[in-house]
Amino acid sequence: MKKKVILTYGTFDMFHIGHLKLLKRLAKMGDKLIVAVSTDEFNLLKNKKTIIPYDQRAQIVEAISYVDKVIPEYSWEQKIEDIKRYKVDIFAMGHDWKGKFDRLKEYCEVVYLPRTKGISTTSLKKSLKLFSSIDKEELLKAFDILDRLKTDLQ
Ligand code: C2G
Repeated sequence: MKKKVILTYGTFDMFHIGHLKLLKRLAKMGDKLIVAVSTDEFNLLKNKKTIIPYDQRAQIVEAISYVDKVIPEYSWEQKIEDIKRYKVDIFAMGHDWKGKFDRLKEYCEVVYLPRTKGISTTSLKKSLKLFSSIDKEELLKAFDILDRLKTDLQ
């Protein structure tokens, strides 16, 4: 009996729970999950600046129990070739891509799944930026005041 093969694409920078939940849901849809991880060069084409380099992002995705195989994503055009090569049954993406890959319906089922709310690599980068921009001196002064207040209240 042919294994049901699922294929998805993504950058998976600063791997987070939104990525994990998607891969977990995709794994449940079939027998073999293939994930194409965007190379650093391809991310430049996507105008996407990544923090973690490709080889580390690929290793992290490969280490996930839901994932059976990782391949590089180096172009927009490789999807049809990948679907044929790996005999893909379902091509799936988060619904931020809804409608963008409907042309692939000619080759396999195309599914868009809801994104996980409240988490994104962009928001993680923003909170990191905010954290590192806090003036350390100011922070220490604030802690000092808090300590004094606590002592006064005792
Ligand atoms: N995702 C999600 N929930 C989030 C964040 C991301 O479900 N909170 C999903 C996205 O919808 C996508 C996958 O996780 O399906 C990977 O997200 P990105 O790494 O941002 O991938 P992207 O840059 O959208 O690359 O050819 C397609 C592109 O390579 C997709």
